[in-house]
Amino acid sequence: MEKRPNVLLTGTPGVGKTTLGKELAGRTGLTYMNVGELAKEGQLYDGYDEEYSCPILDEDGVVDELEEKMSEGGVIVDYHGCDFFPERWFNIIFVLRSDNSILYDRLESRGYSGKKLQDNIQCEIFQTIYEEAMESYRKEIVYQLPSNTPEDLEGNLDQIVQWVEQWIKDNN
Ligand code: DAT
Repeated sequence: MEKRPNVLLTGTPGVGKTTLGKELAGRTGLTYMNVGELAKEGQLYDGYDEEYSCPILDEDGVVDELEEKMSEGGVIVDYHGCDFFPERWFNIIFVLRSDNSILYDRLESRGYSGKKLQDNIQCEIFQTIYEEAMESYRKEIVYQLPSNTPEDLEGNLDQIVQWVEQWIKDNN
């Protein structure tokens, strides 16, 4: 069977992971996997965070659930965190980045307000997820991508599609 790479799309909520991931799956034939949705469907939660009014992800449960699929390859994983996935899963990591004002508007129109909105903007300002990625994976496979405009989206798609095609050629 043809070998295919696993790609991680990560970054602060609202930076455009889902938009990019679904389109990328359409163009490459890789499988799009939204970890937030997976957890919701399987109730893969481990308690409740009162401060943020949201369930706490059962990280081990998610890893167990995905292990078989990931070992086959060809998966695009979308999640706003990355330090609990096994390092061996991914061939490349993309951290999407958005300007604060753009991210603010996107999250506000998603219905975020108050502390939740502020915390997510701070997460982006402090490049929390980028640092998490750099600490969790080999730096050579971690890339930042601008994700502000439709032109950024197209550029990112072109680059990643090309990378995936090249990887498949090189590894088969
Ligand atoms: P995430 O999955 O990271 O939470 P999303 O894909 O749901 O983000 O995108 C959030 C919103 O921003 C959504 O309304 C689509 C829009 N968006 C995503 N990428 C964009 C881009 N490159 N340019 C303009 N808008 C974008």
